Amino acid sequence: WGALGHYAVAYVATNFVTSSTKSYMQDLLGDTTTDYLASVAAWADSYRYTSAGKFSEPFHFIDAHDSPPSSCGVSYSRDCGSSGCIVSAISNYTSRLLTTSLSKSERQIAAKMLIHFLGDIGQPLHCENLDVGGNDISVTYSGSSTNLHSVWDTAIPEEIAGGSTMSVAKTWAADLTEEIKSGSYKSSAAQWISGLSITNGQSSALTWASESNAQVCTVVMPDGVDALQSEDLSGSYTTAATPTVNLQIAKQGYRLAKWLDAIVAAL
Ligand code: DCM
Ligand code: DCM
Ligand code: DCM
Ligand code: ZN
Ligand code: ZN
Repeated sequence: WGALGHYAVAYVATNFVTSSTKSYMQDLLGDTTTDYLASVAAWADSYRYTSAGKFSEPFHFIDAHDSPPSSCGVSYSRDCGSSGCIVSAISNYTSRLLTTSLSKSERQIAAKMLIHFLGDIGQPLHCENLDVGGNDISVTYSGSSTNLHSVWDTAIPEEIAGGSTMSVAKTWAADLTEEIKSGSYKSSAAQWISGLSITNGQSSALTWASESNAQVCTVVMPDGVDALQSEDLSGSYTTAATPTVNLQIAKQGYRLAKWLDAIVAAL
């Protein structure tokens, strides 16, 4: 996701964490405002473009070598490369946040990475190899040339939320929070977090990646790549994608809250 999607995931999580998690994370992150998660949610995307942070570039995705739209699926052994992927990164940084012998600055980095990667793993094209996760699929959005990955990272979320700022994300997250507490997601929320295990981060993250990847076949390119290039994606394509984007942001925000709660409870 672009920054807006990461802020929204973080604000949804902020609305569900326990008071112990809130206190622990505010101290770790050195931020006692209500924006303590959202303010660091996009940090990993600036870090990966620095020379010191280049190693973390593959941690933002897993390249599922499947064949959408006819066949979707993620395999850890096949798809998580030797330099790591989002699934191994979630497992590693979860272990590091649980390791109290690490310095506070190392645990702060681990927290910032987790806040970011639990968001990215919900973006279907971050769990797909085809055309570099859609980066090499040229499309048109509102009359401008762009690529399919960017449409999912940024254009559709900004269209749904009505802007790109942290304030817009907070309002979007409030709507999604209400859907989780008493609306259309109420009956599914318990299932979203079933089997969640911070001691087996790889297993939980692979489940999340598989769900996300399945949307590539059903929603991102149900009629293949060529069909995406025959229309401007700002119209009926965005209308069809909107429930999936809302679901993926809400779900990963809720999972992030429970993930951080489980870590803090285990410390
Ligand atoms: N960030 C942002 N917009 C804000 C606040 C933060 O884009 N209003 C992003 C920029 C960095 C990360 O969050 O990637 C951390 O920001 P900072 O270095 O300002 O703490
Ligand atoms: N590192 C990490 N995960 C590990 C080991 C190290 O993210 N399992 C990070 C911590 C440091 C950097 O890599 O930022 C170098 O660590 P070290 O000096 O411990 O090799
Ligand atoms: N990306 C991805 N899968 C890849 C390569 C990149 O999901 N195999 C993501 C990471 C960024 C976006 O695509 O969100 C653009 O990547 P870059 O800036 O490396 O071109
Ligand atoms: Zn992306
Ligand atoms: Zn990212």
